[in-house]
Amino acid sequence: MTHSRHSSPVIAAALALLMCAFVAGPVFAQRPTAKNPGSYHGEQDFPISWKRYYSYAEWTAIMADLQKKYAAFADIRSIGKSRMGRDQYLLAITNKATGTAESKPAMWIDGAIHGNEVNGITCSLYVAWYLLTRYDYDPFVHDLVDRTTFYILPGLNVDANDSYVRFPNTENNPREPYRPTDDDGDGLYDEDQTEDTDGDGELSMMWIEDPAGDFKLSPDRRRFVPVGDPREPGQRFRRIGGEGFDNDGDGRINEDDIGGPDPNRNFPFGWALDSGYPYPLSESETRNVFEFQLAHPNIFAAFHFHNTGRLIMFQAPLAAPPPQGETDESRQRAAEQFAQRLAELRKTNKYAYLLDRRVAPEYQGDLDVQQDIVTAGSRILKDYRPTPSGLAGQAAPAAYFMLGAYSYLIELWGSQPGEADVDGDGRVDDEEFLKWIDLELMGEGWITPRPFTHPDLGPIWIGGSAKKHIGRTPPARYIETEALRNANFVLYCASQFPRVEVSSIRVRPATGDLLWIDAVVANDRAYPTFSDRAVALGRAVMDRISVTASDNIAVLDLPQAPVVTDPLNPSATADVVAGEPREFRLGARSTKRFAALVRMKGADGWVEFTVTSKAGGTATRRIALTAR
Ligand SMILES: [Ca+2]
Ligand SMILES: [Ca+2]
Ligand SMILES: [Ca+2]
Ligand SMILES: [Ca+2]
Ligand SMILES: [Zn+2]
Repeated sequence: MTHSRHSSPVIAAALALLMCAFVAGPVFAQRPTAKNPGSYHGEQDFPISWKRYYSYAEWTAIMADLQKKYAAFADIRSIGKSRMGRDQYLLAITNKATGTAESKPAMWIDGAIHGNEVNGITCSLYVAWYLLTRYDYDPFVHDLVDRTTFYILPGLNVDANDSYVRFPNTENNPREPYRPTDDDGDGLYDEDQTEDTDGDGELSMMWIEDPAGDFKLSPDRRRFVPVGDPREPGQRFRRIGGEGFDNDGDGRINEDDIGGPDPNRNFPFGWALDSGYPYPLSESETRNVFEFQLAHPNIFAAFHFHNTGRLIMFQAPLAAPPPQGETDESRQRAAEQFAQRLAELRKTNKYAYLLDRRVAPEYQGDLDVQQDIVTAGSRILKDYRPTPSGLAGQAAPAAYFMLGAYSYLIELWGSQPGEADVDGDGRVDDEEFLKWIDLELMGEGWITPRPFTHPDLGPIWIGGSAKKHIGRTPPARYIETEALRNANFVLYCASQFPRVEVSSIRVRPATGDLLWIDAVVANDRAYPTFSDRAVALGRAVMDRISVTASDNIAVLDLPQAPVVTDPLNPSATADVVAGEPREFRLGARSTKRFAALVRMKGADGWVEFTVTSKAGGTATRRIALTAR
């Protein structure tokens, strides 16, 4: 590869000037491959601020610019349009020189299926930027982009995503796709939506003075707090609700806001009418995604970015029915054994994770893999906690149960950061939360209550709540840290996609002019070459091994049965490979032995094994044979 392709002479010159100003001595040019953690890694080849959220127009422009600058590694396409006609743009990232995107195992990444969860857009976009800018500078990324494809859809629910970023909203809205829905059954659709009543750019709460009210102002007058003792004198308030007007004059405020079904209940697996209505994949936003995924069987694993709560949710196989004859006692014993096993693991790895779930034997592999992966994830993400995901019509179970792809749902960030829990009772109360805002954000992020004259309600108060980017989406200063840690986890998973190799090959004399050629096939990664679920779905493509030889060497046709490779150890066996390619399955971090029986006809020659695996790649290894 050439390495000067992406370097920007202007930026390099600017950096050099800066360095000259502060450092006496030689100034070094950029190095194509990083030599140490202090090296340049391409960050300024495509400068971008990760300290703010981007609107639809902005983030899609970033995607287009990335694709243009790194055209050898990225394609951009629209997978379809949203209800309001916005394109759902997807980046496909891989080194095209080493094969097409569709020919490589792929990681699917999407963000913000829930419109308000826009830190998922940042995290997805960050992965794209990280891969592309580091390709020439970071051997780890270089290798990943050569071997793997990343399908990245930063914003899934584009209409609601754009609104959330650009307009005053609470942290919780808008969340759903814009299917018109008559929430109050008056025959009108979305006729009374929330509004920023006082025009301060935030959606807060409305309160009204009422001598019979249950609330009062806190001593610092920043919050409305419940009245403890009704005999206590002072001003009283009643809570009205979120900011808005009575747009249709029915006496109620905000009773028919925008938004239809929960898009993450609209996927086909485990779908239910009440939250996923009116039918599976009814929303163009979800349908476009699932149709793309169905058409791309190279998708090996999937990440879905949500907020909030710092969780690594993973799709585990379903629990098996309890074994025959299970008693309270045997259940108790199993629980104790589980706790013991986990305690044992945690002696050497404090991040070790085990799910207390019995699964059918044919799914044990998938469960083991997921536990292995999320153990690494909780180390990379630190204060994130692994937990199995739900099933009800969500994107992650559809990816696993219907496509056979390992899937993860990350609940980013959290409104209650651990350090805010000052008294350590495991929860962050309002007072602690406000203290956290004061100390960590220097007070930025709180809406102090103030009087306002409402056109329908008269004199009211508005305020006493956190601003938009506090609870569910991180304030600007934390965005990049979150995105970096999560990118690391996604890339770790991609680095654990299977990789087949012929790790050893050797000759073992048989009898006369017959020789055994033994080969060991290995996959040293955390994922097997396909999931247990892919097997059950019939979507698995078996791994194959074949043997070829030079003209003077004949590979003998033997039945495909195990043969003992060590006469002193009858359990040491290998599977015979003969004229026909042999199918097999290579597990996670495992090896498999094969043997071919060959006859040499005098002259020197060679024997070669070739392994092909849909996700694990192709490997060949040849051994030269010398005539005796
Ligand atoms: Ca209505
Ligand atoms: Ca509505
Ligand atoms: Ca407001
Ligand atoms: Ca109304
Ligand atoms: Zn969500």
